[in-house]
Amino acid sequence: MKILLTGFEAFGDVKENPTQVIVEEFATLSNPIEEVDLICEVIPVEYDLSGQRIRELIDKHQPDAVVMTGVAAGRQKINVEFWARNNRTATIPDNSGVLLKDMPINSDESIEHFLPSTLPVSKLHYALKNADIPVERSNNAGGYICNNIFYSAVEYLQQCGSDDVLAGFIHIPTFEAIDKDTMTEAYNVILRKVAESKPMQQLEAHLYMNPAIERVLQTILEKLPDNASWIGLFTTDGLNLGYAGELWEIDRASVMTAAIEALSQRVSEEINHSLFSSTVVSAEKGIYFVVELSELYTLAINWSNATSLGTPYMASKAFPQLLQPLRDLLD
Ligand code: PCA
Repeated sequence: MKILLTGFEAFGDVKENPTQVIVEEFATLSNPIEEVDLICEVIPVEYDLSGQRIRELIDKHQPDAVVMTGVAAGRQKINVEFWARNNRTATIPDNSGVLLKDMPINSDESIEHFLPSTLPVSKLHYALKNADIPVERSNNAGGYICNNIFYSAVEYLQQCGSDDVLAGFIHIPTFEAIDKDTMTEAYNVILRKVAESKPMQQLEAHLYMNPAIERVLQTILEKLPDNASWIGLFTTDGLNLGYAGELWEIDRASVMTAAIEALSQRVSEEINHSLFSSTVVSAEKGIYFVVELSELYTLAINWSNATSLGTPYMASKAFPQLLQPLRDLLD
């Protein structure tokens, strides 16, 4: 597998960019990651030039994955960025003196404002967490050069029809927040995880705006008993990744939108459709019907009359139907 790894030059108050330090160090190693042809590049901190450089590098190297990194000095943890935005807005100029406020990267209004990372973002998050490296998910890559290169790369790969090339962005803090050795280990973890990922299995990002997923969710919602109050997607350790609907009140449109969002952002190839298992969980605010989609993800549905004894029965009747569309999709 060929991975293009990028960092950035110094800019503004950042006199030494830790991403440049690490990327240059990786460049001196021969075969730092097993079975990976690693191409290391440091990118100028300029709006137009950064977009141009990443497109040129993709064309030249034809990588299987593009892992872009930059520093976010104000953050204390590694931030796995989930989305790029079509926006340029910053308080400081780029290294060529260009200062922008609320400008698009691509001024075509019909295009997507948000583009998802196509890296296995949830896996990266968990891999770093399991390695005891401070990490969090982020939905905001900022409006400066990092977001700019991230959006440019994902958009360019889409335009080229290279859906099987993974691309995404990771912000790192300074070496004061995470020391250099730990940060180097973090890069190792990230690169190994990316290398393990087979492009065609990267459902995660492609679920976004995926008509098949929309159909599945539509079916699920049609089959939901009328009084389902909300649907949510959780990690198995209880982290709420996305939900829709309010207790006692259901708004199907928002359920739909949020469920798509939750699924599109979080459900990855880790869903193992042969391993669905479900259970009824009694909790403070009702009784939830909970389905384990995989080791990492749990889908929960709460019924508005959840406290009534009929609920578990109703849920158990409904669930095989609800799951079938998901299974069909994944088969
Ligand atoms: N961080 C900046 C640009 C270059 C970098 O390393 C950013 O977060 O946009």
